[in-house]
Amino acid sequence: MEKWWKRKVIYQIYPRSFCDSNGDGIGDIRGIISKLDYLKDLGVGALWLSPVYKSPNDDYGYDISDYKSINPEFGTLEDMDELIAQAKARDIRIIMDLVINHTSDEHGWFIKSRNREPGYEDYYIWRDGKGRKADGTFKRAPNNWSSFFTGSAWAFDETRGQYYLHLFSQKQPDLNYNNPAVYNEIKSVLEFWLERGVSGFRCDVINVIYKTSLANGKRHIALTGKEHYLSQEGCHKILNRLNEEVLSKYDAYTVGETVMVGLEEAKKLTAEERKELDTVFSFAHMETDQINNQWFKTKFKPDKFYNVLSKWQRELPWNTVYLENHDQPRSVSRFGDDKNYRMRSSAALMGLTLTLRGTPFIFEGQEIGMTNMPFTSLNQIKDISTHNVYAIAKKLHFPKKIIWKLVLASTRDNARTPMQWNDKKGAGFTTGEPWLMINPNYRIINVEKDLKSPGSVIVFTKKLIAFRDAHPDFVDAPFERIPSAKGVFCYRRGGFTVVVNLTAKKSKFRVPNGTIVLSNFARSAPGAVEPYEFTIVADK
Ligand code: TEU
Ligand code: CA
Repeated sequence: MEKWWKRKVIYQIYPRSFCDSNGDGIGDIRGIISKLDYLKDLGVGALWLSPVYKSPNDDYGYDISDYKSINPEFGTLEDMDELIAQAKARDIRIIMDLVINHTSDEHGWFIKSRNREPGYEDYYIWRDGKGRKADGTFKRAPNNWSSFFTGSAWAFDETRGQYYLHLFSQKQPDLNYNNPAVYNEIKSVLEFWLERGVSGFRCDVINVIYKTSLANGKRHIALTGKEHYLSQEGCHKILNRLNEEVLSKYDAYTVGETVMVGLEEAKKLTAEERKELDTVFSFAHMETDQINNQWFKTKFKPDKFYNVLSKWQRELPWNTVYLENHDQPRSVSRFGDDKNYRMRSSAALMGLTLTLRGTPFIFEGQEIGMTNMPFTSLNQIKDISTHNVYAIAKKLHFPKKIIWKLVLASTRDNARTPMQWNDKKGAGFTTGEPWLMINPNYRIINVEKDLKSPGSVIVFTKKLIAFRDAHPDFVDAPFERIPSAKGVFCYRRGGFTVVVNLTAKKSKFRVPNGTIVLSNFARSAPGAVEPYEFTIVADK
C-alpha cells in the first residue's frame, strides 16, 4: 500500500507561539484554524502540533497532566475536533505529539501513586534511596543517573517517602513500563486520539521509555546511566505492540524522536517487517556542530554536515528530513548566515530540506527565514533547560561572558519566539502581551511582507513544495552523492542534480549543464557555484 506520508510535507506548529486568537498573548487552537488557508497555500499536507494537552507548563506542554483533554489556554476538545475537521476539508492531516516517557507530577496517576493508592503504586519508578537516616529520609539517591536537564535524575517525594525517577525535569516523573496497567493506559490514549481523527504521532524521546535496570551508570559528562535505558529490547517490544494492536488499524504515521540513536538502531526501529515506527528524527546531522546534546555549540563545518546527511540518506530506505524544531536554534543562524545572506541561505536550507530523500519537516517561521533571538537577559528566557544549564555553568565558575554566549547559541527559546505574521505591534501574533518576547526583527521579517516579495524565502518555499509535488523523482528516486568541491553539496535525484553551497565563498565547482529549473540565485547558465547558492538542474 502506498504510504501517504511519503508525498506530504509536514509543518510543525508550536501552538503557544503560532497565532493567538483571543489576545491573551498565548497562541491557541482557534489561532491555528485561522491560518489553515495560509498553510494550504504554502503547500503543506500535514501538521505536527507540539503538545496541546492539559499541562502545568513546567516544560510547556511536554509535562502532561491529562492526555485526554486540551490545555484551556489553547481551547477545548471541541476546538480540537474542529481543527481536525477543518484541516481535513483542506486535505491536511493532524499529527499529535505523544509524550509517554513521563507525565506531569500533577497528573492524577502521579498523585495517586505518591499516595500509594491501590492499583497506582507502581505507575512510576519509585525506589528507596541509599543510606537511611534516623528521620526516614536518605543520604543519597538510588543511583547516580543524571537528568537530560542537568542534575540528578531522582527527586525525593515527601508524601511517599521515596525517590522517583525523572529523566527530564522534577515535574516530569518517568512512567513505569514494567507495569502492564501503564501500557494499557497509553494504548487507550492513542485510541482516543485516533478515533477523533488524528493521523499519527510524533513520539517524544521514545527510545528511552524502557529501563532495563536501575544499576549505577558509567560516569558521563552529560548523561550518566543512559546504557540502562537507551533503545532497550523492552522498548522495541512496546513499540511493536502499539503498532500491531493500535496504529496499524488506523493507517497512522509515526515518527520517533530518538535521542542518541545510531544508524543501526534507526534501521531496526524503522524496519518495515519489525512493525515499530515508520520513521525517526535522527540527531546525527544536528550534532555536527554541537557537543553534549546541544549545550555546547561548536563551529559549523559544512562538509562534516553533508557527510553525515549523506550517510543517513544512503543507508536508510526512507526517513525524515529536518533542520529545525522547537528544541533547536534557528537553522539560518546556525547553518546559514543571518547577517549577510539571510534570504539566500534560508532558501538554500529550505531547498536542502525539500530535495533530500525522506518526509520533510518544516518548523513554523522557517518559511520566512526567522532567526535566533537577541535575548539580553536571563529573565527574558522561559525555557526550563536554559535555566538549569545556566545554574550549572555558574556553579562551575564559567566566565559570565562564556555562559551568555552558550545561552544565546543554545536556548530552545530561539525557536519559540512568536511567529512573525506582519509588521504591526504584536507582529500579527497577538493583540496582547506575548508570553515570550517577539524578535525585534519582525518589522523586516514577516509573512505579510514575504508573500509580496518575489525573491523571498516563502515564495521560494512554495515553489519548492510545488516542484516536489510535481516531480515524483524527489520522492521515489534514490539519493546519489556526486563528488564536488569543499563546501559544496551535490547530489542526484532521478533526472535532477541538486547543488547546495552552505558557505559564503564562491566555489570553483560548477553548476552542471542542463536546464536550470529552480535556483535561489539569478542563474541562467551553468557556472561557478555562488555563496549560499541552491540550484536544481534537470538533465537535458
Ligand atoms: O526532547 C528530548 C531531548 O532530547 C531534548 O529535550 C534535549 O534533551 C534538549 O533539547 C536539550 O538538549 C523532547 C522534546 O522535544 C522537548 O521539548 C522536551 O523538553 C523533552 O523531550 C522532554 O519531554
Ligand atoms: Ca490565546
